[in-house]
Amino acid sequence: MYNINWNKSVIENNLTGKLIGHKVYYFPKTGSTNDEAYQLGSVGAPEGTAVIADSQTKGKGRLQRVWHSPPGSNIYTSIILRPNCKPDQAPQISIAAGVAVAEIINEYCPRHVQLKWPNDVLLNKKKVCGILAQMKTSSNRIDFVVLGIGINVNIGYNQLPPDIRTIATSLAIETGREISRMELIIGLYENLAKWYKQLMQRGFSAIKEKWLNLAPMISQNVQVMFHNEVISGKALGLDDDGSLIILTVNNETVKVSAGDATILKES
Ligand code: BT5
Repeated sequence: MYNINWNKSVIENNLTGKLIGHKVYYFPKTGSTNDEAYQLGSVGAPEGTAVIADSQTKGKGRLQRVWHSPPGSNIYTSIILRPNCKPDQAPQISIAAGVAVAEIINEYCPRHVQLKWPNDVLLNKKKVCGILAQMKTSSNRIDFVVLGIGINVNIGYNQLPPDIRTIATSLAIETGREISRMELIIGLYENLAKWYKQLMQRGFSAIKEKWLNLAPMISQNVQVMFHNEVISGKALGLDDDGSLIILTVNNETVKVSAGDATILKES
């Protein structure tokens, strides 16, 4: 499939003076871009520093899961942010990132993009992007956030591992054409900066509204699994801390902050 080499100077030159991607660390192969960015964050790398890898050998999902990260086709990037907010507001950053990714993917494949709580981006109901945010805190302040984003760009159906073929997809699979990873990542960084500024300067409400518009699970009966615990009920909305608000069958309103959500029956 389409295989362009990353060129970090092209990316940096396009993003000079911008908030995200003004400085890029590129690895042809690494364990996890989140781990690389965490190291860089710990030694003071400034906000907006980005790590990009062509492939990852230990790509991480949430809850110790694996992110399939073969070379030559996809985006694996992690960005260092230093938000001026409390640690309990950090999930808002991941939600904002989901909105930013969905918006840019919509430019390539209009009207087929959805968000699945907390921040999977789906194309034609299959996962095209996963987001993993990690943070370092000290004395109830955020030192930095690492925002890790994996987007399936040009990977073909047969290159997906068989166990995720029914749930995963790529931009190339859905559009039938090859996409420039470089063009996409430049647009992605600009869009992330736009929504991050919106969050920092104007708060969460516009992000939440956009998220709700893109999330088909709202008003539906859902099930959220976290480890061995299952909560089911009607998804009512998104709380300001990024949790999903659920009305259970016992008429209790509960907030779920982590887990895997599925729609039980679309009505
Ligand atoms: C996520 O976890 O969706 C977060 C993935 C974040 C990946 C990026 S890549 C750059 C940065 N560096 C890292 O090391 N990580 C971040 P979760 O919601 O737990 O979903 C993981 C599940 O998604 C797996 O258990 C599979 O079912 C599925 N999966 C794995 N690889 C996939 C892929 N390439 N495309 C779609 N689905 C995948």
